[in-house]
Amino acid sequence: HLHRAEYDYYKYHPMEEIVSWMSAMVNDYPDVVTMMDYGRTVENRTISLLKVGVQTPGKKKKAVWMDCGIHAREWIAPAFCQYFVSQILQSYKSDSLMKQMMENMDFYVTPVFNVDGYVYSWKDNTTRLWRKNRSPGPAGCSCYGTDLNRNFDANWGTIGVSSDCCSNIYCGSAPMSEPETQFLTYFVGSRKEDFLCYLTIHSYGQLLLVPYGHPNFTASNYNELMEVGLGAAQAVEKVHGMKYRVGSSPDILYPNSGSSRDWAHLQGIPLSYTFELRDNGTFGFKLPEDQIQASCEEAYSGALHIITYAHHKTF
Ligand code: PAY
Ligand code: ZN
Repeated sequence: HLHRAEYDYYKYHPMEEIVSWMSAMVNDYPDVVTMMDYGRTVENRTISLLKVGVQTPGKKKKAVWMDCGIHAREWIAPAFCQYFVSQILQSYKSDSLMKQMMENMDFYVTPVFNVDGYVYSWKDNTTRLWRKNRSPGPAGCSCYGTDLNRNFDANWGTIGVSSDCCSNIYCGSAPMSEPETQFLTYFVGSRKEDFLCYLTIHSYGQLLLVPYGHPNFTASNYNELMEVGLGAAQAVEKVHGMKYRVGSSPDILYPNSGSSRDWAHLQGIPLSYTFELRDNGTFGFKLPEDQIQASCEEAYSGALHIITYAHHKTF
């Protein structure tokens, strides 16, 4: 089978290769990595995650959530999730803080959440910029796809959405109308007390977004979210000098509703963030492969800042 040393983290990979990579990680690190299938897509593909953590029998652990690829065309996001897993696995043996974090917390990482959309975006040049999932539209509409980042049960359907099923920001027929959204809601919702952070990875724009997407709501821990977020942006900048802006979507991007980040924060997960990785629009979703490494290195540093803060606060 495929071994970690043979995997090229600095290329984009089609879905089958990412699935083999997941199995390879389980094979290579059987004591710390398990793979869980937690859902099925509209087209009946499996949604899988890697749970990474040191097994500590009898001890109740906390957890960190990371998902990549809610939007199909944002290929740098799945690349980042894979890089993230490889880095924490490489460092925990020698880095005592990472070792402690892996003893106290499990990392639940979904490399590709919108599996159908991702597969479709790999089909050919005409589908490369697909964003949504692949559910057939409601009766009378011939378009496909719901925007999964508008479909969560968080002020659903109120702002920054469309009810036109042909729109890229179609929010679906109801909150959680999509199986993908339902599975994430069940999986995270049933363990919500465990999760210290919820990190959802998108591109592009070089932003770190805090709840909420709706301008009428402010997170109760907004100051903490901003302070930690600004620290993360500093950590990002230190790596390759890249600037990330930090703020709520209405303040620095555009208002919206039904995002997974807002839903997670409403569940009581305090440190919920959306990463918008490189770039600022020069290449946009088609970020060249020669920028994968630098994008991942800097975002890793930013994500670790948040995770380390969460760990330090609790343990
Ligand atoms: O507040 O979480 C939010 C919104 C985040 C993203 C969204 O769902 O609209 C922002 C966009 C994304 O990554 O999907 C940004 C990209 C560039 C887009 O498609 O507009
Ligand atoms: Zn996105």
